[in-house]
Amino acid sequence: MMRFDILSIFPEMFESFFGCSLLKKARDRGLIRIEAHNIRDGATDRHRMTDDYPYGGGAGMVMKVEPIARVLEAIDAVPGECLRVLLTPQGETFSQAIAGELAQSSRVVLICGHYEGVDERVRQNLVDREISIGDYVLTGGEAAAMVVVDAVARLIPGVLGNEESARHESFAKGLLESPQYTRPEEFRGWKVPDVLLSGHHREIEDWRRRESLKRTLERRPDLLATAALTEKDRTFLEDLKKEP
Ligand code: 6GU
Repeated sequence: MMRFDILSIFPEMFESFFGCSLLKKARDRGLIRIEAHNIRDGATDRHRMTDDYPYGGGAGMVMKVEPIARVLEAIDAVPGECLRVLLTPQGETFSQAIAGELAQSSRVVLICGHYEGVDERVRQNLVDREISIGDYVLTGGEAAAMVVVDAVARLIPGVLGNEESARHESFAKGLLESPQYTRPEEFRGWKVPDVLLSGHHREIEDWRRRESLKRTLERRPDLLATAALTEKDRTFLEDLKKEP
């Protein structure tokens, strides 16, 4: 059982996201546990303030260190027993490789920062790692927490219906997926490629591999540098590059 704890000033945001689909199933089956905690519960002042004006002046508010520290203590998120992650645009960019690393931990604690900023002492003393989900700006780390939990949870054995799907798929193999089709064979004159209806498994496999390579070369040539390629793959790619 892997456990995720999320610290946020908007814990309600997570109810519907984690209450649906595969993640709900995984929770119901006891494969994962997800708890959202309100940072406000760690505030001690009369107004239960979670942010305050920046020392030295300037625009925007800064998230206070104490409420975060107190919630971490209340949930026993102690170093060594869990991985504490601050979600912030300043973190390292999230990737499938990082998802794999987090999936090795039995407990991941995600702290949702807000763009205006978090007191530097949170970074310095209360977290093990800082993660961003990409080069764009969100209003807060909540959507990022959903992305991270989703990507990590699906790597846990049993969470996906089909154990194979996680491995076989695009980023796991380092290539983009080949085109997929389902019924009907023809819709408004738009046909499914004949090879997929042929029943020749070897030919289908070869076609998929070639389509996958073609698509990766067109859309994400950067991925080819690290993908596991056979000699046959390389020859095919070289021929593709020669084409007009
Ligand atoms: Cl983790 N937080 C915010 N506020 N913006 C982001 C982000 C995180 N990752 C990308 N943009």
